[in-house]
Amino acid sequence: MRPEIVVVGQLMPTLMEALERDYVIHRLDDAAGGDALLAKIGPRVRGLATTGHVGCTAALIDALPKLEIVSCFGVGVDAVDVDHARARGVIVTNTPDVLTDDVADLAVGLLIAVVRGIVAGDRYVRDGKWLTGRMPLMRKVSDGLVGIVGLGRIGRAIAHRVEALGARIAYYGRRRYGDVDYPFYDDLVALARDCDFLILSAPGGADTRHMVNRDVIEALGPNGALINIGRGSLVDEPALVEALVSGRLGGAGLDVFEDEPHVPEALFALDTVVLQPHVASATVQTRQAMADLVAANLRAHFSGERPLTPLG
Ligand code: 8YV
Repeated sequence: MRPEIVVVGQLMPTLMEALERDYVIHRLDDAAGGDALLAKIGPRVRGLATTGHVGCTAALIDALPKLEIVSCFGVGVDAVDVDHARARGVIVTNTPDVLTDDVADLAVGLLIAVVRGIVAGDRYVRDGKWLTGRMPLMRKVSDGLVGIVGLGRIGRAIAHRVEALGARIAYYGRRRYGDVDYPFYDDLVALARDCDFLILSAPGGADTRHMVNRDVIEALGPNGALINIGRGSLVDEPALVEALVSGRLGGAGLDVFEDEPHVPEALFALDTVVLQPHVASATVQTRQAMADLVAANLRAHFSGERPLTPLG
């Protein structure tokens, strides 16, 4: 008999097709666990597939007493109540590695776009302003100091790319790594003060919420730029918007926001800001690889094997 699983949120059609071949699927609209359907099917469900955005609450886990595995589409699992899953003995898997290159590419793309004014330059041409004069000079990327917040897989991939640009690197994170030579800061304000550009590649969640606060933003300053491809929750967004609008922060490249898909409209008018709709991993190849990994983790588990990418 095919195991019964719950699917929360919108998964890619190719992933749904793969799951439909192997499981009896029950679709839930949200991860809150209040759905009437749950009372009926809850006791039979052994697996759950969700997205990093929608996640899975403690209430939903509790509504599924036979739940064995949560397979999350995305590397960030801040929307999954991982502690509760662990306490219940439920395995949580995510999709690391397969998205690392794409996310790092977008981080560096945003860095250069913001600091060199690429999007502003495009608008300058399209608006016919070039006919009336030159665009203001921008700042140099490749002799800057790039601060990386979170030197995990993605942070390291960003660092490799930044090294290729010729810029210097320093990092802040939970710990110093013995296998890299980049200067380590245990004080984020100090790193923001010393660096020219700050790239956020840390995970979301309660531990990192608003780690980029007003002090960090002020320390980065009017010539500095903030790039965020991690989570919107890392940044005190109202403080960021205020600093960008007033020019106390030079610029920002943002792929993630506190209340997606809602983006503070005050940013729309700013040429110093480049905005993206949370697309760092959004290439055909990577999204398919993520989908394959979500399915492979479930398949391994239900074949009695260890999933490929369980959380540690
Ligand atoms: C996904 C992401 O867009 O992997 C992550 O943590 O933020 C993105 O790759 C998202 O998780 C999909 O729900």
